[in-house]
Amino acid sequence: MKRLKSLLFLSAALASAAPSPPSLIANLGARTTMSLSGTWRVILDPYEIGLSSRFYENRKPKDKQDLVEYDFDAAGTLKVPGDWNSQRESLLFYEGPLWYEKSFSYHKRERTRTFLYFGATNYQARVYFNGKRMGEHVGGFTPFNFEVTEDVRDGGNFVVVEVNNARRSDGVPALSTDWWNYGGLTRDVSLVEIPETFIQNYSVQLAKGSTNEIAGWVQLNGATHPQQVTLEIQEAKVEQRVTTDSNGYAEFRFPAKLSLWSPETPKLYQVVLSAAGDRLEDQIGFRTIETRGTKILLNGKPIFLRGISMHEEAAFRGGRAFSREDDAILLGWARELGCNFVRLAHYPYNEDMVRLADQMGILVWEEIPVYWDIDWKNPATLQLAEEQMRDLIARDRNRAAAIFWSIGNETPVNPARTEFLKQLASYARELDSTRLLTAALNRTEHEGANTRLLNDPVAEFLDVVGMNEYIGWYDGPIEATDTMQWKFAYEKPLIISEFGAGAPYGTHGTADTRFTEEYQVSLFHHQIAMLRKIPSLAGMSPWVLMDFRSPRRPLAGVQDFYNRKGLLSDRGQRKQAFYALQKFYNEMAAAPAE
Ligand code: GCB
Repeated sequence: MKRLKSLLFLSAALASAAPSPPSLIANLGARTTMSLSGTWRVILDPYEIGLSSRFYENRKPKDKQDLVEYDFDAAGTLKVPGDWNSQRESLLFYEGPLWYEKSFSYHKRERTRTFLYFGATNYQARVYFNGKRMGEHVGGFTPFNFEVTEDVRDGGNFVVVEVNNARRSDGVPALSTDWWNYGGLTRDVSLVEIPETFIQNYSVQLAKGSTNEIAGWVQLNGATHPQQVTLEIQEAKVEQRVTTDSNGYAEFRFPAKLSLWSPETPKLYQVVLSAAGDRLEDQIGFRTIETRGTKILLNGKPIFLRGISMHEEAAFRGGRAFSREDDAILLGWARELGCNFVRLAHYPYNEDMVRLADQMGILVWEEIPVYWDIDWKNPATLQLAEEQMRDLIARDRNRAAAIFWSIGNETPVNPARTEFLKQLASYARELDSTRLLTAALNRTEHEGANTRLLNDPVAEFLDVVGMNEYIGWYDGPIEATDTMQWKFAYEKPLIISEFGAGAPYGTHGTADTRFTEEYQVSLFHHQIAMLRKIPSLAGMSPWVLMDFRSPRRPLAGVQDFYNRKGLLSDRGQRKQAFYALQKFYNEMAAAPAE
């Protein structure tokens, strides 16, 4: 933990001149919040005049002489949460700055601290509160907050946020992705009211390697001297007291008799933490996750991960998914497919998605957008990746469903990248030693026509090797699957984190005709037959649950800017391959892994 603190300190010291947000408030759902979601005024700013014109002052002309060349009140509106691309046709491809403004009235409370919390803003956000600059946040998928206790007024207030989704070569992700670059205030915005000393974050889970001992820590914010913290799990007859140090930090470890969380019985306990006048509840499941040789063990028993990869895109409505209803549709489909596992590719999803997975008993792979090629040699880029990992872990560390942190997807093999991922992996382990680390690798060596060797040096830093392969789509004909031999340089569990084929729903033809449902289903049959023969196979998450928008997919009449590898269309129509995978998963579920 000491090293962790110094790492946090170091990354704070390295941060750019703009104040970056203070540590995240965990478990927002347990807090008193005032939602700022709804209608916001917006001004499009393609030539980036907003800063020099001081949009953040939200000013009106003082008199008829006064020149003010913007007016939020007369501008258009957008809904928050929500990306701008799917709300206005003219913004579908827009990449650049857009300014948001929201006025609201507030009743200030004594002995209460107030924070402004953003679920996510893509990509860079500059935040102003009543005209004052609060700071900025970079990264499109992780939450952040600013304290506004000193700035919030009793009565009228306003927030202005400049959101810029321009892609950057030093960003995470960088310039090229196979998904839509949805910009805006894509998740909820709220004001959070919190006692002066509050529980900032905590880890409550089974001690590593144990099924009858809980171990963890709690971190208070605002504590100036030792405080008593109480942890209660009534149903398990747990009531423990610990005392923090003068930094508000305490660790605990004690025996407990618990029913374990699993996909079959996703048991969640009500956990209550209280300290210094603060009290919060969480619903926490307890399970172990580890590897032995090439097996993944959940609660000590081998498990085969029947998964599907997804994007956080809303069915039917389109655009970035953000609501419980959106999440329930997507995870409901995964459940219907027979999945016990989802890969939340390629970036952190909204918190409710993971909480819903906890309730439904669906194991989760969480990933940060270290995708394809990024600026491997740039320390600021590494820092950005680390910040995203830090905030993802800070948000989801108490979710039993979350078993994997993925440090990247399809990255090229070269020394700078391997060093980058090595550092990222060790940073993630430092933050959370209880989860399994993985990444979706895809660079293999060809040994003759039909033997592939995966010996990517990054696999050394991982617990579980993810591999994306596209035999039958990008890589040879479907029949190549029949003779393909796979070799792996590492004795670790393998997850085939992607394979797939594009087919618009309702397009038919022969099994060797691209972009037909027949081709897609044939590929699934052949892939499944090939993969079953790999002894270290511990799971799979084919590409992909639902068709999703991508600017890289222009083929008119077929793709129309959608990646069509979904098992369902974006309108929820099930393709033939959906039923093929469902059948396989039902068989696998009936024959438990050994
Ligand atoms: C991949 C990527 C994924 C793409 C997919 C495709 O390997 O990881 O993001 O969408 O292939 O459809 O090409």
